[in-house]
Amino acid sequence: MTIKFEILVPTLIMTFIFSLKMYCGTQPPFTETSGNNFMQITFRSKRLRYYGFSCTVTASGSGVLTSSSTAATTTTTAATTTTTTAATTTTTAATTTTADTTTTAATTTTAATTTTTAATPPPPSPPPTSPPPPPSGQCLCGRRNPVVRIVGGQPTTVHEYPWQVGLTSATSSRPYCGGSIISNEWILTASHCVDGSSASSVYVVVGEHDYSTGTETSVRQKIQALQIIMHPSYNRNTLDNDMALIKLSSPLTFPSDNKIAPVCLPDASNAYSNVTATVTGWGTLQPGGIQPFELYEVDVPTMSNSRCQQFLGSAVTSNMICAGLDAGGKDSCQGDSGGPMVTAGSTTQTFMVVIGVVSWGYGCAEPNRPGVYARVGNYLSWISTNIAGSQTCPRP
Ligand code: 4AZ
Repeated sequence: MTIKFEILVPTLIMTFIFSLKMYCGTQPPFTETSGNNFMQITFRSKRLRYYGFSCTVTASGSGVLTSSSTAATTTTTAATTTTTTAATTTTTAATTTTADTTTTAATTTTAATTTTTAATPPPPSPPPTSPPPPPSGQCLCGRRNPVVRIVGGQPTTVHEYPWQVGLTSATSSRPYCGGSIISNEWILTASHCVDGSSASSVYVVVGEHDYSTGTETSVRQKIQALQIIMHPSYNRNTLDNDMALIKLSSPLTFPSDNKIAPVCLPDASNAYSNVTATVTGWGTLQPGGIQPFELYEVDVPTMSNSRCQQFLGSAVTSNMICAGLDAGGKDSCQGDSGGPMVTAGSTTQTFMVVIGVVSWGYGCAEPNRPGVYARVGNYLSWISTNIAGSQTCPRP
């Protein structure tokens, strides 16, 4: 059996390990041969801040293969997997749950079976109603500014989600991750967005909508980070506890027009299963696809962790919460990481609480592959201890 590797969209950091060999960067296609009908390939891509990689693996051989010299082709784009079944050969690819993307493709002559579970998503909640104005000189959390992808979503209106921030470098206006304002000095984001970064190299953009223009908002600010606190139990291999706090080098002032405002924290006792949640971000509209200039939103139903584990297995820990349609089509994607998943905070729905931080997934918007979010409700005391002394805003 011969395996041919073809790198279609190599990114800045990519490593192939094959037969104890390393394959790095942009190189022409190459082949590897095994003496039997089994070959396992593991490839890793540092996906943080980059779009990952696209790799085509073509298996060919003789003997067990009857009709074609090409038995199966697996194309993997960053965290996306495609499973192809040929007459006598099955190629499977599965992406692990690490901060880096690790994909294992095994080619054998055994057929594979895929089991899917059907379920009905909850009915969507109506959007929060128009919020009351805050008492003069005070601030309130979680008030979405009403209007009369992220995959499968739509652009937001300007300042609709006033807690949304983007993380950028000093020299770029393009957000590589998202985050949420939770007090006048602190941003909630994902640990994997800041892992390995010094605070001085991270910039937080608030009041942003379309990062290609400076004309649609007058309140945009780009603020250097002063301190990064990654959760002490963050595991970069499993993405357990994928939660971090960024302290701003200059505190925010929350304007009375609510164009910059914190999101509310969730209730500790609420699992937020089977609610309609909204995810926002400047992430790609397809895996490996283009990143929009405008902030996007998408509504996805949450589910219980046991149901999510039926789809994604034990990689889903109690510190995570999953959301997505069984049929796929709506999801967060690359670049949305660290950003908020919010839901209505009460039945009166005049404020929103951040129940998840965009963390990981098997690709984006694939059927039976919900997106996985760090479960904010599990970190309320860690958050309040660390942000103590800053200005928080009460619920309306
Ligand atoms: C990412 O690579 C990523 N579908 C974020 C979210 C999801 C997948 C990938 C969830 O940043």
